[in-house]
Amino acid sequence: MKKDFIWGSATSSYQIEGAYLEDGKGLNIFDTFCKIPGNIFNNDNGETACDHYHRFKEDVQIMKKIGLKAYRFSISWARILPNGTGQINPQGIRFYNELIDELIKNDIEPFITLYHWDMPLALDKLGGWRNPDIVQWFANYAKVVAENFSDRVKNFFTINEPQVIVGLGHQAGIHAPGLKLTEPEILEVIHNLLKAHGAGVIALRTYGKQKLNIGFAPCGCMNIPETNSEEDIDAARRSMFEFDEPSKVANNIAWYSDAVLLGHYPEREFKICEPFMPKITDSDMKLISQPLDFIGHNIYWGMTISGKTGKPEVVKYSEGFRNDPHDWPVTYDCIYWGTKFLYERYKTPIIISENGKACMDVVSSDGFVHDDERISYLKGYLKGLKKAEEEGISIKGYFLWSLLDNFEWAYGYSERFGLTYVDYKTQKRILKDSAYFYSDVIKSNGSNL
Ligand code: GCO
Repeated sequence: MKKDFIWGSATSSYQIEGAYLEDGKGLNIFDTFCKIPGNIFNNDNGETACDHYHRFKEDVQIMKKIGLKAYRFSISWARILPNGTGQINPQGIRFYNELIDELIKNDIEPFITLYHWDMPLALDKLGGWRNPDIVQWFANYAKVVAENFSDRVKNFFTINEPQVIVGLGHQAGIHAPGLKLTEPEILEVIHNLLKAHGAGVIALRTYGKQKLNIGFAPCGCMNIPETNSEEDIDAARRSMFEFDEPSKVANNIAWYSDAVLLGHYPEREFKICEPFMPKITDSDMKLISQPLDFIGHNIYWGMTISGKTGKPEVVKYSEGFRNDPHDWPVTYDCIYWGTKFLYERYKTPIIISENGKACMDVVSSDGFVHDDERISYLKGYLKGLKKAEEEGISIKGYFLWSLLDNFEWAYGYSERFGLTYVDYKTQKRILKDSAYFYSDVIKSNGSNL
């Protein structure tokens, strides 16, 4: 891999911090969503999570031991702005300052995500992403972040997985705020969210204390052609970006990324959604498509696609195909094909902002966690990353999800994605075998893959 390749790992505020009522933090939508019985597996919540708020120094030492070059974390909006706007909470600013300083002291480059799903409750009460004022609220939040942290932090993601915010949060009702909106409402939520992203980029650049690298972190299936025939490759490419019914817009990649990176919604799909669209203007699209330094992508799996019939068809996995406990298939070639299709279309450097696997991790009788399955997964996926990079696709970095086992949203603590095992009763951390494997990958800069 190139000499300056960024090997990192990622987490998010609600999933690890805990301290949900400490030091002046305001409530967010997951704090309240988790209180409603039945919303989350086992009625779990993130009130304590990995207690990272109090243990961040120990966690930075774990990063150092693994040899991470970078760490991607998100800021809890309500921790620094308890009401979403207005009064700043100095204790919240202090926490992130201490975390950033600790990272830098240990030679780990901080990457900040502004929004990883924990909307301040006060703003949700005013409509959250449904209220067009979110554009201003988000810009103001980005300004506060830039003013306080950008002297030391250069790298920013605005919004994590807009597809999941909209799809699971506003269409299926599985994540906070738990809504099941109609098509016109969904299209408006997306338009507001994309405008907020653009206004956030402008605020970061305006108030940034140095030249910043800014991107966002969308997600979606990274589809794989069944064979290397032109028709299968073309079908896989189309299946990644196209959709045929308005109800599919929430999870689509191109709807968001074309708007952000190409300055317009995809033409073919726009016709499908047009009857339900809010009023949009040229100046909206200009706001949305602020120039970015990179495009992040969270990559977990892809479907295999055949083009034999002239249109993309999903090839069924054979019986006995390996899934992870999350029920996601293990598809080694998805990083290779996905980044190739993304780079062809957007011609913007890519950072893999998340990739990883939930496994049935247990502490063995010898006291270690032998997660061979995760190692085998990583070997396969990282080989695809290396191949893509060697073929000239501009990939700047890779963030493994996740540094720690943590609160996995609707699945509660039943899914373990970490390089580090967390015993939630004692908060004891144990590095899994995969952490040592990843450490060797970083040390050899990928040449051991
Ligand atoms: C996501 C989120 C993470 C998840 C991870 C595993 O991609 O859903 O960004 O918060 O924990 O992806 O599902």
